[in-house]
Amino acid sequence: MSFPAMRRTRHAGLQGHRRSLRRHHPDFDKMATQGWQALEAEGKLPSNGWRKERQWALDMGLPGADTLTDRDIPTFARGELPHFAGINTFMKAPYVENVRDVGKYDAAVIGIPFDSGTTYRPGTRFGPQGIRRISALYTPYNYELGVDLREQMTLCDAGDVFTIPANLEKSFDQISRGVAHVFSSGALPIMLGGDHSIGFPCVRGIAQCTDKKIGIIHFDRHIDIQEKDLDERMHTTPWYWATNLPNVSPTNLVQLGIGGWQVPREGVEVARKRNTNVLTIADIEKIGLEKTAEIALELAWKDADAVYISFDVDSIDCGFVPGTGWPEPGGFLPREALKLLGLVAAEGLCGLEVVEVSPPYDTSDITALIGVRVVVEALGSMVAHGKLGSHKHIINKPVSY
Ligand SMILES: [Mn+2]
Repeated sequence: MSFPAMRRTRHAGLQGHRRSLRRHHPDFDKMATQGWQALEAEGKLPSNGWRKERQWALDMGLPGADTLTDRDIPTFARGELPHFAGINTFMKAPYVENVRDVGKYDAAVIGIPFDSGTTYRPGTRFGPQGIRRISALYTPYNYELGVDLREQMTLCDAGDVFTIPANLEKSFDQISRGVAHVFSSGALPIMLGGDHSIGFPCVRGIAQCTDKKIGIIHFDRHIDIQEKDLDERMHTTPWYWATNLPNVSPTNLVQLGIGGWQVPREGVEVARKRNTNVLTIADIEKIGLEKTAEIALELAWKDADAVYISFDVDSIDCGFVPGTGWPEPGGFLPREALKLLGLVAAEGLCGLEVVEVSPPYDTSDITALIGVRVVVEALGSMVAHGKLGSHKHIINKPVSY
């Protein structure tokens, strides 16, 4: 074969391949793809909130230098832009200095910098700061959901609860008081932990403001329901105490992702005796994420009036969450956990916590990043399904301090 002939042959092959690409693939209907539908959905979103924020940034931060063509850029960074600048509240949401104003918002982020319940690695007292810092790289818009949180809801950052590092019980009382205050105001409380011991005082804070019943959906590798650990109510114990509350039944506790070699038998015994609902990663893999969500919702909401979500970042395989207190391989992939979370949040929540982000052990902020995603996925799902604010009807015993 001569060289020119070989060239002709290869050329002919390429031509044929190109021609086949021009035909529609029988399985490809562009209009039916999420990719296309998301492009269309964005066009229907308002942008009034964005325009307002940019004007506010100019008013607060002085108009920019004369050499800038974009006249929306202020001299001092205010609001979302640029993502590398500014004082980082969660997603740069307004900081509510006076917590009595928290009820003016649909949802409020509460930092709970507390790691005295840790039984292995500490560091989650820096969780709220780590999550807030990396939250700055997000926009409030989500492509697939077609939601823009800035346009469709109001969010504030209420700052941190003043915890007492040397004392679990005093810290629990502070946490319950803070959460009860925010919940009573009507704003949805979103807690950034902190180790998982905060699960009990967070749920207690909500449960004391209502005589309605609360279910819990719990993402974790660990069962976290033994009575005590190291003689105290450590981060291995929150659901023992939460399901002792009169309006929080263990039969409405759904525990997703539990398994591996770090599940204490004391906890397993309690879960068995109290008849909680445990689904392992293998169970979830077998039945699929959609079915799992249906089952979790059915169990958590059975004869209950509201549902609380507790998301331990260690429910995700430790390769994705190095910055956590008790890393364990074999958990969810991030995309599985986030999808499942979105599905179970779609019915509405009375509170959300994300726990066990430990920045001193984190790498490139990736664990803190998961923490941010947990919050925005849950909010995005509630907004998309019109369920944000659905918790308000259960507030019939509001606290006032
Ligand atoms: Mn855990």
